[in-house]
Amino acid sequence: MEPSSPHLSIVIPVYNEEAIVEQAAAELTQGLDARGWDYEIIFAENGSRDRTQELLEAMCRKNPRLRWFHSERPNYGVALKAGIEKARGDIVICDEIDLCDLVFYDQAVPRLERREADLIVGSKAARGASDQRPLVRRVATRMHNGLLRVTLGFKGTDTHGLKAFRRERLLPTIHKCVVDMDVFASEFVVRAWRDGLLVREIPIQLHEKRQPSIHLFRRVPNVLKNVARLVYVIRVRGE
Ligand SMILES: Nc1nc2c(ncn2[C@@H]2O[C@H](COP(=O)(O)OP(=O)(O)O)[C@@H](O)[C@H]2O)c(=O)[nH]1
Ligand SMILES: [Mg+2]
Repeated sequence: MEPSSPHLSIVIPVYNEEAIVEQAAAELTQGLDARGWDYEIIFAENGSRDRTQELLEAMCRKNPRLRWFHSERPNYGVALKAGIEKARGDIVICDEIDLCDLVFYDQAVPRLERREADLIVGSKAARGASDQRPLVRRVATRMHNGLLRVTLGFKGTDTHGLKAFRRERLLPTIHKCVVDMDVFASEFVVRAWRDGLLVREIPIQLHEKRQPSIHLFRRVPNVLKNVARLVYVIRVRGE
């Protein structure tokens, strides 16, 4: 590893977030600085049509701990995967700009440092979690996870959102992943379980800073298509 590598890399996909990106990043860096942590934040942006790119550029110019990169087409999975591949820290945290949940960091980082887990998932659906989203989105989370359990032998309660892991332990899993968009996050977590890595869940208290940017029902066809592809690749071809 390069001598200048930070201990912690935070990867945040962003898409059309001009309304909250500066404020959310400022609060996050303040919280991280207050903890005295050695960190970098990587903003993985693609497809934005608003002022997000301009704002990221200005933020990163002012603060050397921040980096960002861009590609043309909006794609959450492509952004997150590329961000993880660029991360240099021993520990990587995947966050979302509408969450930036330092309570999860405080719980997950020491456990990874003590090597009690390879991957820790912040679960909205585990016992003890609280999820304030509208009923339809909570039901969608349950249905998605049920689908992953039935089709791919998934053993946990959530795959989207907050995750923290030991980079070296998870890199081989990342390199195996084949799907993009929303289902990349599920593939990553499902493969970690299947690879026999030590996966743990922490129940989270979910407070979103705004409503989700993409309408739930518009995501469904793509999710089904990508889950079907995963079933084929993992179950049929055994990859
Ligand atoms: N790079 C990138 N980020 C995205 C895309 N869609 C959503 N995001 C980011 O992913 C995170 C979660 O998005 P959100 O709209 O809150 O969806 P939720 O996960 O259902 O709550 C936020 O940081 C978004 O900016 C995308 O197409 N590309
Ligand atoms: Mg959200």
